[in-house]
Amino acid sequence: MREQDPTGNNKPLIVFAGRSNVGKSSTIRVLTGKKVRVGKRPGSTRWEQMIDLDPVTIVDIPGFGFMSGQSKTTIEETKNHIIESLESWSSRILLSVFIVDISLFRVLFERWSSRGEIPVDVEFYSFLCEISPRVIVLANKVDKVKKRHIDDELDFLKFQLREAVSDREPTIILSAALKKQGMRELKDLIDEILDEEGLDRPQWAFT
Ligand SMILES: Nc1nc2c(ncn2[C@@H]2O[C@H](COP(=O)(O)OP(=O)(O)OP(=O)(O)O)[C@@H](O)[C@H]2O)c(=O)[nH]1
Ligand SMILES: [Mg+2]
Repeated sequence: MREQDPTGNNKPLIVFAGRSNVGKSSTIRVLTGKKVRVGKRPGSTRWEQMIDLDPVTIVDIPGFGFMSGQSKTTIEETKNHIIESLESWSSRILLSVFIVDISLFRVLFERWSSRGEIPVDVEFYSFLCEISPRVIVLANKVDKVKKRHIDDELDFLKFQLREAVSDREPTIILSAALKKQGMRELKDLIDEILDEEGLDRPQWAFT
């Protein structure tokens, strides 16, 4: 059964997903100029928001993982809701933009691994690769990483994504949405994909 789309259309979807607070809404805001909610605290996007751009619809997905002020049950329900929604839309998904906080990726990865658990970022990346024909990884908040560490952090991320999904070479863009860094590269890559699909380019907030 197809999830009800509040925009009432059936356009291809570009999904923005990732843990809470990584900068999903900030990135969408820079790209589209639409005032999606950006928050200081994790969990500021509670429900997906559909942004109708023509010829595609952008979906801002609530972050999974820690949500400030929310109970474990709510967090679990949100995660299940996200997975169910993505599965129900999967035939419409053109592309997923998976955002990670590159300044935190390694620390969180090591924390989860040391507990014998699959790091949630990696688990979610694998899931997106299953349901989405293309995944672009945005390594955001690079402004929070010391310059001399950026290459190492990027290599670590690339290595772990390759380990998780060995049949896909990860496409990674370094970014700092807050400073509009990496946004042109992301937009150009999305435009290229739309061209390939024979779709028009949407009206982005910058050229
Ligand atoms: N330093 C830095 N901060 C950023 C960057 N991008 C976003 N932020 C900040 O990170 C916080 C969270 O940003 P959001 O865009 O709301 O993050 P989100 O992923 O949509 O969060 P949820 O909706 O809670 O899942 C805000 O305070 C942003 O200003 C960045 O590139 N660098
Ligand atoms: Mg958000």
